[in-house]
Amino acid sequence: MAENIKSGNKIAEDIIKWGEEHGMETCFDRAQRLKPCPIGATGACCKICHMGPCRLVGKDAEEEARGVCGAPLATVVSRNLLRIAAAGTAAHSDHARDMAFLLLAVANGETKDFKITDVKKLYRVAGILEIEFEGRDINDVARDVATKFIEDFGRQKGEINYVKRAPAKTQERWKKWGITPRGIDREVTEAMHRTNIGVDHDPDNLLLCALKVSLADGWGGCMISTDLTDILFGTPSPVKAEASFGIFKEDEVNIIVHGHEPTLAEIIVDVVSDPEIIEYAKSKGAKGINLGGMCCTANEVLMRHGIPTAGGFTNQELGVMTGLIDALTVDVQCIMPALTEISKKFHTKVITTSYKAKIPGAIHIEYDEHRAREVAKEIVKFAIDNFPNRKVEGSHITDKSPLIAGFSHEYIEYMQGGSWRASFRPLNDAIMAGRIRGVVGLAGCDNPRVPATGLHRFLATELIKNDVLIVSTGCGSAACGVAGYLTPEMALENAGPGLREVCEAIGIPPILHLGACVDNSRILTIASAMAEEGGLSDEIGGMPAVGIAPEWMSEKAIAIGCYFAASGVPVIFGGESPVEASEEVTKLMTEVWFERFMGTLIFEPNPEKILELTLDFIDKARERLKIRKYEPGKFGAERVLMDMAARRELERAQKTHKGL
Ligand code: BF8
Repeated sequence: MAENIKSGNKIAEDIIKWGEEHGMETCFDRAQRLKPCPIGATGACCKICHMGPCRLVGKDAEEEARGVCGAPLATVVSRNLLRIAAAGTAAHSDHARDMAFLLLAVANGETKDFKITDVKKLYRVAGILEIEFEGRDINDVARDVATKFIEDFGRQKGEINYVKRAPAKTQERWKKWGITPRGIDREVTEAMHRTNIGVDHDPDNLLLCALKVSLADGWGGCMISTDLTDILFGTPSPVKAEASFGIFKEDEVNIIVHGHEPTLAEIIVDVVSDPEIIEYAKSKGAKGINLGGMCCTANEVLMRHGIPTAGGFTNQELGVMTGLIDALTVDVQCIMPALTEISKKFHTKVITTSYKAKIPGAIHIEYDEHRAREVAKEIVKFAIDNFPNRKVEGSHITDKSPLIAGFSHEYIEYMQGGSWRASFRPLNDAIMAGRIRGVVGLAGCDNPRVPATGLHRFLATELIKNDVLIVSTGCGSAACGVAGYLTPEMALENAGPGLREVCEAIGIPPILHLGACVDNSRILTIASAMAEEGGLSDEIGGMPAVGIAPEWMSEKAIAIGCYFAASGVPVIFGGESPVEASEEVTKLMTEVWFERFMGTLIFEPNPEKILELTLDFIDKARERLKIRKYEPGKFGAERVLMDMAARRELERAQKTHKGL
């Protein structure tokens, strides 16, 4: 029966069933047992002072309802949303801060375990930051870049560096409404101040602050993190890999890297191919060492090294239940504390590595960038030592899908014209001609409150059928990867004729895996490049583009939704609206934001309606831009010119990673 389906993925569902038969509880069971608190869906709760919590529910959930201090419903709702956006911004940005300090440590020669991998990208970023790089020592340039980014966190006045990467018109809108972010930490602190008891009570003003702090996330934290990770570990280009639970190997030591910060994982990638370590694994009876990932750390090492992924957020407990994971190494964010409970039933060891993220019941081996290799070796050896303990039977259900990931801004530019003619012209032209109806960013978490990953799969197939090109990130990418949608072959069977033609010509899947959640910043820079290219909108607002997070659950997702809305993208989130109780706030975030920024943040639980709304936004944008009306089935017989350079590059990348 439909209501008993917990995951949209058959293999995940089989593992859940196996767990139920063996008395194991997962997030899926807890989601069914624990009904969500109705406050939020049908009212609001204010717990920012100790006169409350004030529960504005039932007959008190009217716009006129007030808390003890007199705060009306709209104030409470918008204040809660602002706090969520600030928390999401803090998470992404603290990750970015760590990346900036790592680059600084590398430049200062304080760590020998990392190096600058992409010098070209370092120079590109230095150019944007107006840092001289010609003829200078690489480390000097890197030091200046790191220092300038570190200033973005503590700046008190002015604007964060990357504001200038947005189209001029987009920047003008931010200035007009006073939401240009100054410094990341300043915006987070101000958001916390303004939501304190007795400070900002105006819903519109509070929501503008939510946009400002979120812009500090998108054009600050996320973008800084993406660029610094590319500089340190390499800018991604297409790579072939695999996804789902079948990535675990019965006869090898299975190590999973899970979380968000890729630094330790990068070194682990290196260590597992050390012949001495492999010999050590063999001495314990294993045939080798198999490294896989989960959530966004997975996306990072997948894009750069073809390391396979076991999937997104809701797959973490299920991975343990296969009985095949010897060590699950976690860093920060989206790590379920339930992991240590479920791992007690198996031999799996959960290893926490950040002082910021400890879990009772886990083993803590603290990561330190100054002795990264030593820590990585300790973790890998620990996993190897645990391999002989793999006695308890797990579900052992295995299946996997091939995928292609690693579509960075730089590669997308390159694939449309090669090294000498790299541009976004062909994409803009294909949209203008109506071959591609529009572009959707399919992002965000997977959620056990819906058949997990099911909404991503539904929207992915329906959108490409409608000639919509998808760029995906985070667990949206993982959901598509596990479903087998990230290949030219598999997904092209479902793509509309116009989109198929473009994908065939370039040799790309119709769903482009752009990376981790912080890599939503790549969508911002791609949209800015499309605006600059001309022919569509001259700002991000007004493009036939929509952002969707159908299964979102994290505070980080709200920050992302807000920064896309402020940048000019209509955004649709699945699930119940956290601001539904207030019509005033809902109107501000939809109609008013659209008038001011051409972006919105809509909550819509029905996936069919999400699809309808998305296509409507795209078609209306086409109409406003006065470009050719989209006609389904018009293309398909015609052929666009094949870009051989890009095609050869893709084939080369595929060959290089064949056999992974
Ligand atoms: O940062 S999509 S569940 S893993 S929050 Fe978390 Fe959501 Fe996944 Fe990546 Ni993003």
